[in-house]
Amino acid sequence: MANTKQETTKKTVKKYYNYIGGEWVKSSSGEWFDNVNPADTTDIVGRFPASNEDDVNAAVAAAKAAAARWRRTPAPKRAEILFTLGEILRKNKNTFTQQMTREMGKVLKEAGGDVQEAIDCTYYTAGEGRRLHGFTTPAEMPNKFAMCVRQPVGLCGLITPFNFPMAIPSWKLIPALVCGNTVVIKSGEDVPLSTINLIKSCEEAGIPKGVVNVVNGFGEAGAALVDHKDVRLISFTGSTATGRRIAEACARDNKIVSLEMGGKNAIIVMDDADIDNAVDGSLWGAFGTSGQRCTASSRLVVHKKIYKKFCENLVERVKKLRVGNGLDPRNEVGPVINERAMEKIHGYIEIGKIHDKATLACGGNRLTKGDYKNGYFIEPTVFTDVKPGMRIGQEEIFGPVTSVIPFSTLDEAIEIVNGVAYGLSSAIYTQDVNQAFYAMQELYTGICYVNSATIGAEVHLPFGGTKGTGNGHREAGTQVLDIFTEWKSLYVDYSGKLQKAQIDAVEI
Ligand code: UN1
Repeated sequence: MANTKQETTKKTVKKYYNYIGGEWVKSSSGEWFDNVNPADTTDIVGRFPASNEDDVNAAVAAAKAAAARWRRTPAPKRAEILFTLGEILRKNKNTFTQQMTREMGKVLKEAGGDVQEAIDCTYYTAGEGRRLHGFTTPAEMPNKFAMCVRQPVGLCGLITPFNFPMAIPSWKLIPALVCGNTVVIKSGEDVPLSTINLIKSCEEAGIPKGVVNVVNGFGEAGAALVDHKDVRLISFTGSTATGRRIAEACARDNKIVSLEMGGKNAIIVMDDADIDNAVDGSLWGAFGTSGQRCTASSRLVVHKKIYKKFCENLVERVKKLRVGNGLDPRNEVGPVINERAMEKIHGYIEIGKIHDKATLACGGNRLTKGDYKNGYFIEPTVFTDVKPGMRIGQEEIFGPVTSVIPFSTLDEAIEIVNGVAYGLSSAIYTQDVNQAFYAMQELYTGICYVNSATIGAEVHLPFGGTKGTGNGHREAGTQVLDIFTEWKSLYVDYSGKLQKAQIDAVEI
């Protein structure tokens, strides 16, 4: 019986391909991997090529061959194609949303938000085609002109994660293209279909062959891209451990490397906060995307005066969250991405209970029966009485688990929030403008929210973090242009004679 089912699945599963030099091709390895629905592992979303170094070499060669023509295409013309891309994404939003939920698990509303973020990013960044501002400045010699322009960095390797299957590839791809670079993407192995949807849309929009290339697969393909001598830049989103290894490898060739990595974000809830609003935000920040956001609110730092009431309200609401297949619009929390993630998250729940001895206020179990039996479901989990130094208060869990930590003064709360290895996002709930501004000043994170959770970044503001979260770059906003361009200073001497800067005296 089981065999027959497998046979049927094998026949009906759709195959997808790598996109190299404008052609849809298999891997030269001849190997494939299955993209599995994390809410129901009997549902195979598609079969994708397991790419190797040869595939990466072919993709890089294609991107190299296309580089000069694309670089020389005027930026407003490049942007025109990207505006068309935005239209195509908009037209296909529903299909892409459904397919994303099926391969990634997040509930439909959130998958729709993810596709929308890609659309927003495309329109916003395409607008840069008519800006890409440089600057002019006076030269120190007479009859001499000085200016500065952005130039493309060259060939970019983009390595993308599973949690924002279309938004994050778009954050990297669209700016890279508007700036005049060519690209090889290594798609996230759990969510390759959303990357393929984005790239098929690029093809339909008329992006020339070779400008965008995709290889699907695992670490072998990613490592080949990072190590390739013709790649000038690697942009990576994923774990801090992998990011560090990538940075080390990039340093050997002086590659530009932009990293977006882990987070251990916190919401401060002051004693004057609107508690219902703070609970709403905490619920959304901690359990949206099943906690699988770099920006997830994995710590709730709550004033002692309202701690009891806050915890009661929170736990009551968490227990009511509807967990299930994201394709059912009634569900609020989907599965986690795969078996490995499930084990890691469950491992942290055990650490919280046994090693840290925090109070398990609700949740804590894998859901394995009935509708849950073929998926990676974990109950939304809240630990209370957590001390800042505990492992669950320090380490990134990347799942539906949050820790409530009590405090007495705002300075103490700020110290707790800042006292981790990461610095992506933070938030404070308060009605007091002085406390809000003081917190905005003192919280050492790349993003900070007042009266809102730690998630919900918009595409026209820079995104990224301090410390273990990043290496100083910011994606999104206009700041992303500093990743995908290098500055070129231009001096034009029209005096008709040799003028030596710093040396010749200028007559006044
Ligand atoms: C991430 O957490 O990996 O701010 C990206 C947000 C989203 C992007 C999150 N717009 O939550």
